[in-house]
Amino acid sequence: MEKKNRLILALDVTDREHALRIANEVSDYVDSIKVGYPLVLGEGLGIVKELVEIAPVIADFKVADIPNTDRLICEHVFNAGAAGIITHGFTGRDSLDSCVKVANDFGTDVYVVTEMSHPGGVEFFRPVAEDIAKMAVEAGASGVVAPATRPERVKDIRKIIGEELSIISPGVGAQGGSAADVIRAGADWVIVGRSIYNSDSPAEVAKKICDEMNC
Ligand code: O7E
Repeated sequence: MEKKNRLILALDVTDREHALRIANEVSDYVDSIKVGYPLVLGEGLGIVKELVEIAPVIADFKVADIPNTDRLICEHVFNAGAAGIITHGFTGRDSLDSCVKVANDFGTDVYVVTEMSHPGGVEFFRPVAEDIAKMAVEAGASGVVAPATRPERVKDIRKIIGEELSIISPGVGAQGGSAADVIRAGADWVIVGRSIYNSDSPAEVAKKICDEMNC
């Protein structure tokens, strides 16, 4: 993903018109649009084909299955035009390898969740987040997902992954995290949803977040 604005839009609206309107309004300020279950279950995978005309799409299906099922999911998503996919890591190295292999065949990216941003994200993830980050490096993933709500954890995870992998970081705005703080802690991109798509002026909010990050 080209680093221009450091902002990824989390497009968790559930209908096509709304999704396309928001995506078009903020397209100057985002490097990518993250699409997940809410929108794809609402409108089908075809929405990805429409959104890639506006900005590169990261498919957030937090893939977490056996290697063969993961492969099938990744193939569908990349055939629809997504430039990247988000996977879990707790399913183990063979499952992650399967996703990375498909991504390499398509020339696309895999981002692995390390520790989640919500309060419950510490319950099970905290003890394994570093190991998952190490595995992401060893498996040749493009990057990891780490919480903007805990910039100190982003710092910890950056130390583990080094400079080659990217950190994409959700939890800014509605979940209480600060874009500037998490970029300072070592994130490459912030992922922002509700603060932008629930706003009366999505483009203004997106621009303000970019300005906060000095991009
Ligand atoms: O809180 P919002 O509305 O700004 O949206 C945040 C988005 O990031 C939303 O799509 C949510 O599903 C996602 N997310 C988290 O909020 N926390 C996490 O730990 C992980 C994700 C996520 O998307 O993982 C992959 C990037």
